[in-house]
Amino acid sequence: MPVDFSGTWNFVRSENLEAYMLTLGIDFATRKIANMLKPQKFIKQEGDVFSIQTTSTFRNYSVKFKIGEEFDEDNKGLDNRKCRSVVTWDKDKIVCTQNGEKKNRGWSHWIEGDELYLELRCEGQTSTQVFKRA
Ligand code: VL7
Repeated sequence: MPVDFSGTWNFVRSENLEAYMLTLGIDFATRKIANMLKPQKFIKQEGDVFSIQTTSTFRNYSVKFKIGEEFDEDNKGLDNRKCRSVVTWDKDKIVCTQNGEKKNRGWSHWIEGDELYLELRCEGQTSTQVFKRA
């Protein structure tokens, strides 16, 4: 059975988000707010087509993609940089490469038990977020 990321996921904890945001040049005030957030993720997976909505009391972010198909990503409300992104499978992980101004930028999602992991990467910094199935 292939992994199914579909569902509602509630924030549990994060690590190193401050350093990740600094590499993206996020300003002080926005970082202070972002560090306090407990976002929710709503994932819909239909075959290789995904939609991931991240919502919070401050800002929301949505992305839709098909595995293996490059797409334009605007990171609106995050750092607002444009990327040419692509998501691929690596065993049971989905791995996104965000090609753009920032080197080694991307993220991965995987599931352990009833927890959803998100690893965010940018220029040598890695931030991990953990969510629990609602
Ligand atoms: C990335 C925070 C910090 C700017 C606002 C914070 C609003 C809630 O990329 C993401 O998820 C992927 C994988 O699920 C799908 O695109 C969400 C959130 C990490 C980045 C940058 C702070 C400003 C956070 C939307």
